[in-house]
Parts: sequence; C-alpha cells; structure tokens
Amino acid sequence: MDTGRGNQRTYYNTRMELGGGFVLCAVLLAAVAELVGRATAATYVVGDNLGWNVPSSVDEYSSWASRHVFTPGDVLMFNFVTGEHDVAEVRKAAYDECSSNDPILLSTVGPWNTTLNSTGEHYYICTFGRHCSLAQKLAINVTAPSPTPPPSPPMLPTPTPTPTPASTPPMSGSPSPIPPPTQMPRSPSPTPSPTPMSGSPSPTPSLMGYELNN
Ligand SMILES: [Cu+2]
Repeated sequence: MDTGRGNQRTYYNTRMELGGGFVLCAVLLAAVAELVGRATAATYVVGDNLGWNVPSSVDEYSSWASRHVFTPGDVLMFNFVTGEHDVAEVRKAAYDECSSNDPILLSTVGPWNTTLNSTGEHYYICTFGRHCSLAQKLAINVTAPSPTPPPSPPMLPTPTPTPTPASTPPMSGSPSPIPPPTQMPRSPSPTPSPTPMSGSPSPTPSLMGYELNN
C-alpha cells in the first residue's frame, strides 16, 4: 500500500518537471523572436553626424548608403533645419536630373522620419536651390530581409532526463538474493586419455640433478 502511493507521487513530480521544461522552452523562443524582430527594424539617421545637408564631398550620401542594409520596416531619419532644406522622395529620373517636379512626397519640416515600406530603389533629394546638384541627394536600395535560417537547432523540447524514480527499496531488509550463476558445463570434454609413454624418461630432472651434483 505505502509503496504504491510513493510511486504515484514520483510520477506526478516527473510530469511537473517536464511541463516546466516546456514552458522554459516557450519563453526562450519568445525572447529570441523578440530579439530577431528588433534586429530587423532599425532607424538610420541619414548622413549620421552630417545630417541632411549639402555635403562636402559628392559621394557622401552614396557612401553612407553603401554602409547600410535597408529592409522594409526600417526608418530613415532626415535631420535638417526647417526652412533651410527639405526632403522630396522622387523617382529615378527626377533624382538623376535633380528635378523637384512631381515628387512622390515632400516634407518641408525637419527632422523628418519615413518608414521604408517597400523593397526596391528609393530616391530622395533636397529641392532647395542647387542643393541636389551639390550632392544633397540619397539613393538607397531596400531589400527583403534575407531568410535567416534558425541559428540554433530546431527548438524541440529537449528530452529532460527523466529523473530516476526514487526507488527506495520497499523492503530494506531483504536484498533480493542473486541466484548463483548456473554453471553450464560445456560439451562433456572427454578426459584426455594419458598417452602411454614409451620408455624415455624426461630429460629435465636428470639434467638438474647433474648440475646440482657438480
Ligand atoms: Cu538642402
């Protein structure tokens, strides 16, 4: 009776531990998913410290763009002083010609944030004076996030080593007697019949005797 109840308790403990492991796994999964989610959406300050201004070198913004990988959901932040610059998102032809006619959108108030909602080329210029011709223009390519393979092996619930059921021997007094190993006699080996020696005595004893005698 007592033994039975003890076994049952052990069984429940085991189930609880397995459940705990599963919950832990789920929490880890959620944490990883959150990290990945954060990593994919980033905010980029266009031009970094330069901000959105007339650059000193013509490749300032193209080199800035080349240092980043843009994916949908990322945010571009154009830092500029209202009234000194603006941002127009334009098509490629307008970008090439620094034409402010028919922009996709125009923001005259800085700083200005825009979320990159689609893949492909995105073009931005400043429409003030000759700023665009002086290289205040930005072209970026938004690419779909590379399908990152799961970095870790698939998160199958790792089989927690089932704790050995506390198997205190129910009756401590009587160790189960181990049956003595039954000896299986091999095929009844025929006892070697003593080969009848023919006369000659073994040489060793006589040699020993001889040496000792000397
Ligand atoms: Cu400008």
